[in-house]
Amino acid sequence: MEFKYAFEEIERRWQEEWEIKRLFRTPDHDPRPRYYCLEMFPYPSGRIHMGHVRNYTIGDVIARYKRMQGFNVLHPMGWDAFGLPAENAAIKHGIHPANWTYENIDYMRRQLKRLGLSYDWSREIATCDPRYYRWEQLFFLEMFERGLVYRKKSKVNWCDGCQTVLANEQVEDGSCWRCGSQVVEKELEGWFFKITAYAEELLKDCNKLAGWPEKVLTMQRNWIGRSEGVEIRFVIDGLDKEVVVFTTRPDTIFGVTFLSISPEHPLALELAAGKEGHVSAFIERWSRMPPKERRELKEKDGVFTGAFALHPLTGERVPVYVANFVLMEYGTGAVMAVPAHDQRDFEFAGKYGLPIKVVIQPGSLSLKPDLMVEAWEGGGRLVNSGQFDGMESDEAKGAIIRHLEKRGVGRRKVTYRLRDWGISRQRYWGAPIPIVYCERCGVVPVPTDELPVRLPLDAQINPQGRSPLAEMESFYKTRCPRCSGEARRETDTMDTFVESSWYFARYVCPDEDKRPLDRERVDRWLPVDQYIGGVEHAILHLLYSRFFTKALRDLGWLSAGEPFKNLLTQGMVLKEGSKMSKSKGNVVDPDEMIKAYGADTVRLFVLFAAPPEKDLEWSDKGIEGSHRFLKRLWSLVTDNIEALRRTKGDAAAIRMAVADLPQLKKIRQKTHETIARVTEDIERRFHFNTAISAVMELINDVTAYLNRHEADGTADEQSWPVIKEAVEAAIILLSPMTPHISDELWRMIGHEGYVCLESWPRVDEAALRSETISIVVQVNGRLRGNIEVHRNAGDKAIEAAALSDPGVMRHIEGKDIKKVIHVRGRLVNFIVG
Ligand code: OV8
Ligand code: ZN
Repeated sequence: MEFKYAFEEIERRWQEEWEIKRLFRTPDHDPRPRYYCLEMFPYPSGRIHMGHVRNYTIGDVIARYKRMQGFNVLHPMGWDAFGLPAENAAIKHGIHPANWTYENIDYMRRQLKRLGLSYDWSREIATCDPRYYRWEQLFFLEMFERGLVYRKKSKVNWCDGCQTVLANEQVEDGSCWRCGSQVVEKELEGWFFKITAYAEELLKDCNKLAGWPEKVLTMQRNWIGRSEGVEIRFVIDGLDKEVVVFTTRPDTIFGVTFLSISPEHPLALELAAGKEGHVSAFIERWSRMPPKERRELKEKDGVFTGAFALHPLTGERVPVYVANFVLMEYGTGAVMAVPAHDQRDFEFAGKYGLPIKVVIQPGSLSLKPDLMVEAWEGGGRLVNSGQFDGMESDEAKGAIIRHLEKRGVGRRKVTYRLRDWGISRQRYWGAPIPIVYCERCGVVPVPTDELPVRLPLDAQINPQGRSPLAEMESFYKTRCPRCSGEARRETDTMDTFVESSWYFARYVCPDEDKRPLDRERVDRWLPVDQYIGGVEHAILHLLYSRFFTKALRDLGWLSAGEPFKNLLTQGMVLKEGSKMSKSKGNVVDPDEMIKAYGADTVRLFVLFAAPPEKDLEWSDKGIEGSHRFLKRLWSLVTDNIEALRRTKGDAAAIRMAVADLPQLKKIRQKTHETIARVTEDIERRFHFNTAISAVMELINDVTAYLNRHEADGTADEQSWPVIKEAVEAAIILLSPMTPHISDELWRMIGHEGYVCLESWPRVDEAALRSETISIVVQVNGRLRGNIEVHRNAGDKAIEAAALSDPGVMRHIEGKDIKKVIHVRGRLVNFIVG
């Protein structure tokens, strides 16, 4: 009988059957241990790309593997459905964002199903559904009540392309992370989540995330940017004013020779005594600079205010400068300048001829201000520092802080680089912020029993990109919930990163319609055991989700302190070394590949081509190779289908066969080595590529055995139990990666169930042990041969075998053996003279 590998038909049939039989539904009540496997949910942008295929295949292998390991696996999928692309498409193609989004979801769901991903589709969520975002509005209000949400005017990053505000995290090199337009600064009133209230815990808990890549933790720690230091008050000479500076280097305080304040500092103009013209001209010039230029200052620039501050410890008068490199957002907007020990201050002092005073001596050399070409920013011993002379920097830091505090001129202070999360977006396609503005009552939260504040679907999309909500009377005109007077709804919507900050919890109980989360179920499933996604979310999404989890915990909605126990960040899928993109014309379409080779081949290729955390180079040869391998596996089974079907692979038959035939023993050893290797490769680092190579080797060995023995007629009945064990192991081990062909072959050789529900195979340790061991043979300590001996051979037998090795013989001939050094099981060394 001829069997063709008809992947298209096979894959469709199995996908239907899995769905009908509801194989991947996750019961809430189940005695098995739980495992929550989650991949970052996609934006429904239109079609899936190879990055998705890779992400979701990796997740699927883990989910299927854990199921076979005996876990009750939760593996859900949904849609990150709000956001700009829907609006942009609406403007471009005149289609409503809702229709565009739901059409894309339908299309992409079909694509994902065609990949054979084992999701529990009954838990699917779309974040643009009011049944989802109403709970987000509830969280917003509860956080508002707790002071975790507040409103303020602030300078925002404004993207003209997208006509909206961007969070700091969404600005990349001064450009919009999404559309690439130059970001400008704008003053706007908006809503903020007080993520800084959790700065300390977010930082501290990084240490608990042992299952996260170190590089992601480093990025998070740097983003939070904790620094410990002190705020010091400098009184302005002759004025009833003071400038507060923040420094992390109090040990250098005696080296202060001037102060630098930001052009935005509230005192900048006030301090200007007789120099108002210069100072205001400088500030003018500075404020006209685009923010991008300000961040990448080429030249440190400043202007003397004419004012002097009094050094809090020495009483010395030091000049106050307005300097372009001091930012108001960090610290206090003022710094004590120590040119000898801070490079920026050093450069500034050089430019304006300000004095340099060395107060730290690094030990090995003696710094002299006149000879310095750069600042010494390291530690050392204090000099010119009064009572602190001779102390080490680290010790001096604490001592000087205590001294400043005692004198009432300083305060120990921890600062963070992290800013609060601005979430207001002047956009239509997002979750409405549940707030009403009343002339009489001011800012009034929408009562929770009036939620959701629905996003009206009859909005006219504005071609300029401005939010239509602000012009839609039927939406914004309302009554004040407090005084019933006329009021106006908030017309901004929330940043879409709000939706992705808690979706992993909603999957656990998507059916809840009276409350956002069912604490019992959420506590049973969270934290997610394995989260998988792109490294581009290393800071923003992952930090927001961690913050939300902690905030929801404090609101009493769940117990977990962290959302994701283990994190796997996958690399990019590249073509000819660069990112696939329409503009470069190097996009490989997953649908086309599935059509040409089948989903199993595509899955196998993306798993085989690189370990998950590395970039993956697309290769037409590679996918051909993966396909050929599956065809080889297919032929191996179908060519021998009669023998495989009739063979009962019982343990006794296997034992008998391997006892009689050493070549079969080798096959059996290979089978169990393969099981061990695949298990370890998946378990330890998710290195599917090496796992697949191991199975390929096994298939090669079996094929070679059959070819050899069929040719000489010795592939008899006795071999089949061992061959069948090998073939079955290959099918089972491959099944998380290539599920369709595996279920098909499994059925074909006579099994009734589903291989995807089989137990993961166990290693027979006895089969691993080899009968022979190899021994290194040396003459006078130099390697002269390698021998194979039986593992139970005695010392004398081993030495005799060693002496008869031709390479060894040549070096011993005609000489006396003075001594034999024998390291059991490893080495024999003949000392000759
Ligand atoms: C290529 N909805 C958000 C999102 O990123 C996730 C949310 C949790 C904030 C693809 C591209 C092209 C991953 C991505 C993510 C997932 C969903 C890789 C993307 C990079 N890439 N690699 N190769 N050949 N949605 O639809 O954009 O990081 O993990 O799948 O991606 S998304
Ligand atoms: Zn009112």
